[in-house]
Amino acid sequence: GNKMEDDIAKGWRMTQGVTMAEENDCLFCKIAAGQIPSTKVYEDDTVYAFEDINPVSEVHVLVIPKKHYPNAAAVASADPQLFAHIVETAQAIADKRCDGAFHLLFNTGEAAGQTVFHCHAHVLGGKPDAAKLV
Ligand code: D5M
Repeated sequence: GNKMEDDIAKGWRMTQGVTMAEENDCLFCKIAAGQIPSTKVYEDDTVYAFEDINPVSEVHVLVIPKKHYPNAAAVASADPQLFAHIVETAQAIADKRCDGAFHLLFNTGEAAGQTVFHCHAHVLGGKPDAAKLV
């Protein structure tokens, strides 16, 4: 269709938090479902947390909603309670691992470095890995 129809469809899918292609073939959906291995840090009914495969600091954990949303804003608008729960989970992990002090980062959009289009909070704490920052 035309661009406006595409934008409306895209906006609708964002409020639903899912596209067919993403639901069927999303890396982090599969990790949350245990279909692809990960090092689990925390799990409950709605969120899953695991070690980032390419850590940039002593603590580098990803917290994801189990339900597929493409980015943080899509979660926040569709389910504010779920978004709050992601933030609280990040805090609880930082309380255990790095004295409660952490950076919470949501890369949003390809140009900002987002590579996996399933919302994930980077929980970054402790000393940065200097080799990864150059
Ligand atoms: O962050 C995507 C992040 O996801 C990046 O820091 C690597 C991490 N990643 C990618 N694949 C895996 C697997 N299989 N396990 C654990 N971590 C993974 P972004 O914000 O999209 O750049």
